Amino acid sequence: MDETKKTSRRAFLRGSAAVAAGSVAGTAAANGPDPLITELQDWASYTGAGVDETPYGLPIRFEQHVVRRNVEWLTASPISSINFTPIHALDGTITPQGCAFERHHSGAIELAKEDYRLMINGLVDRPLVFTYEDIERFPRENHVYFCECAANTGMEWAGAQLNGAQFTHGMIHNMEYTGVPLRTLLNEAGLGSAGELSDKWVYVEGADASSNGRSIPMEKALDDVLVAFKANGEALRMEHGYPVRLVVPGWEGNMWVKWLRRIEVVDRAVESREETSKYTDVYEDGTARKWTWVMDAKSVITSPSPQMPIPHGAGPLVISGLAWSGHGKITRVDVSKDGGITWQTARLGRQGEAKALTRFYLDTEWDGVPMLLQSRAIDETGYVQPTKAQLREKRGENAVYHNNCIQTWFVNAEGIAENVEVS
Ligand SMILES: Nc1nc2c(c(=O)[nH]1)N[C@H]1C(S)=C(S)[C@@H](COP(=O)(O)O)O[C@H]1N2
Ligand SMILES: [Mo]
Repeated sequence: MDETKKTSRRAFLRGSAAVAAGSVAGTAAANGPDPLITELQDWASYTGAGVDETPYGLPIRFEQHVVRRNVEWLTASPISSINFTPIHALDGTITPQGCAFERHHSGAIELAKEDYRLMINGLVDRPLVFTYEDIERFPRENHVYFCECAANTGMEWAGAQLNGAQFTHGMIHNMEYTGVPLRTLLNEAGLGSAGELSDKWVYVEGADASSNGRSIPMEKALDDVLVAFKANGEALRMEHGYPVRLVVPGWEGNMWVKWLRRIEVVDRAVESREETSKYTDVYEDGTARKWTWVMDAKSVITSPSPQMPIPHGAGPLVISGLAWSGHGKITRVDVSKDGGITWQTARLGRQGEAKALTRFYLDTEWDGVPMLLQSRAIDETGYVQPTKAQLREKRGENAVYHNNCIQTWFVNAEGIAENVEVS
């Protein structure tokens, strides 16, 4: 036996010993000669696709299942509907535009840059109309923010319902936006004649048939709101409001007006449909909870989860998920394997911006015993993500929006996960 063979045999033995001890090293090598390594493969016997085969690249066909999906029975028509980001299959924090959830009240519209106009009117010194080119001439900024529909997890109030993180928590996306601060455009129109600003509002609306109008307090409008025209470096997709949308960091998705056409400075909230009959919650006594703008701290384990079973049995297991807070940064995420009795602190991925998604990991050993997996986010204000029971105690059973309760996945001995309720 020559020297190289001896070393490779020693390496092989080390590999199998490691497998027995529960390490992941050498899983494939331990099974003997592997034709994928020893045989000449197809893909090495011919030349591959030339450049320009797909001028705008798409995911390889093996990843075709990683797409937005809707739940048909939720809405009467896809024109006024929602689909869900495949958060179970993504990692890191940035959502590719092509699989970022869509929510339309009257369908996505095709609006060309040449036809785009943005009006600022109302209590301003000089009403203005901007073209798309005008907006590109103001100093711009880049920020990563999550956008979460207030209805995210809304179907889970009464009990565990949808079987997958994509469906329970997928009304969210997280992108890097390029845009002009709304403050800059308001100052261009002049706020001098508006007088005292603390009690003023801006009413923002879209160019689509629904117009999706919302009132935003002036304090927020002058803070971190962006008039955005790029996401993840490229033009917004039609479904996300091309050519210009509003980005309202940390606040409910409904306020992120797409195809933004008008900003009116007003001295009182407009009380539009989207902030009265919709996006409010009725308590048991008939009173309504309204102006619930901020998305409170929330988290979910994306893997393992119902669409992401554990494929490998006992041994090293990466538990991974997402956490976010409309109040700022995520400071800690805890993970429980026993339905909230004991908790372990997860490792946070690269800390991004406030009001953006944070990735967390628990690098653990699975003993093959069933688990009740939960995650619990804590943000920089000290707020702790509540249990479903705590949330119901405050809001009752009628609620639809702003369900940020702790989610539970039951993982059986085969590694199959299921949506269950532990409240
Ligand atoms: N003009 C307009 N803006 C809109 C909507 C709409 O239907 N029309 N839907 C709102 C809702 S309810 C949400 S949750 C977000 C969703 O943004 P997205 O489709 O880019 O995910 O857009 C908001 N902005
Ligand atoms: Mo929404």
